[in-house]
Amino acid sequence: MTELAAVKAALKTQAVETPSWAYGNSGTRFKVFAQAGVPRDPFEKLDDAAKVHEFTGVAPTVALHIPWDKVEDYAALAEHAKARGVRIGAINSNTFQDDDYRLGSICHPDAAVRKKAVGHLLECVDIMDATGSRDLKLWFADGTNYPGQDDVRSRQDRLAEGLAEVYERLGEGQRMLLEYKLFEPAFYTTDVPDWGTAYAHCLKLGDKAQVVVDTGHHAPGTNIEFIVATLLREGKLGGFDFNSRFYADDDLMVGAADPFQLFRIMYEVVRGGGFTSDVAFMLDQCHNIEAKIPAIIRSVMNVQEATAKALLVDAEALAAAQASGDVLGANAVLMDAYDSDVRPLLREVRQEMGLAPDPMAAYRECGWAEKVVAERVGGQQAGWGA
Ligand code: AOS
Ligand code: ZN
Ligand code: ZN
Repeated sequence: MTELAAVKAALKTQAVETPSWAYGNSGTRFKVFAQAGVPRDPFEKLDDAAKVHEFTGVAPTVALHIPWDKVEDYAALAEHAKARGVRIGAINSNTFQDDDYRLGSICHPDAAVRKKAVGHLLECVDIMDATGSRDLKLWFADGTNYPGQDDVRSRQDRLAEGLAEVYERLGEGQRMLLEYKLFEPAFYTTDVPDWGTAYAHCLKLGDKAQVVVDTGHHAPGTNIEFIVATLLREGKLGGFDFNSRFYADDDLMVGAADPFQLFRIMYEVVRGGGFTSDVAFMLDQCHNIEAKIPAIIRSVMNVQEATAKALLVDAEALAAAQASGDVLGANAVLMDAYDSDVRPLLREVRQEMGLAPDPMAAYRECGWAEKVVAERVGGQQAGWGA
């Protein structure tokens, strides 16, 4: 295989998971702007996600958020996905929207609340059994707002205990992905604030516990690709929640704020063998003011473009420049790949996959947007706290 053929082959195997909540209405604490034609239930979210996959060819799975996507029959939901040509991906737990969780969920000082939170996580694993999902994605809003509010060490003990109980319940081939976030909604301490804390818990739990890197969950200026390289090296990178941030957890389209950062991350993924391993490439975004399906198609394309550039890095030339201490040469090799226009290559890849070369135009022309606006009245809100 020529090198270009290998790059194309790799791009055809790419899989970006889209989140069910990105198809629903969302907003900020100030306002949720309702859009016409948004899904009214989880089945319709899957219908929309299927359109994203139909036109990009690389978005075969859809993440659910429980209870936002609560249905009577999860096996039927999985069947519905299958009939539309997609599958259900990660199950995201939600231990942040009940009144009981004012002081936390699995780190809460009251054992009764911790029991309720763990119960919800176990229910999520039951749902995984019904949908055939591999991953349970855990993000905890737990933390404190004021120094002295609760005992930081005891909260870590409670966290470890709750996670262990859920870990034990995981079946063969199932994983627990632990997501960290610097702050928000807690403003003083967060119980899983950084990759180090997530890593320490996952290490103790075992092989089925892995860390999730949400690109919007770091302090400004954090070198995320270094974290990616480190986690991959330790065999502990479970996946990504991709999105863009200008300020905090903005949940804007991935690759919109800083495409160079996305390229650097994808380069470390490729370099560390993460592209061909079990790393889950998920989007965690909200489209508050822009049209949702086109925004998700654009996001998938942004990930594809960054990946194509990362795959185009001349590894041999880079290694030679690095070994000889050629600082500028090494940097130039990386920048050459980043500066390439990979759009013609991706158009070719899509055509070889039997797809239209321009997914945005193909979606625009297919009439789906007009159809759902006419048929769906009273679309669902994505949920709070995305
Ligand atoms: C929250 O900030 C996290 O990014 C989680 O992944 C969360 O479950 C998701 O964004 C939906 O709220
Ligand atoms: Zn996230
Ligand atoms: Zn987030």
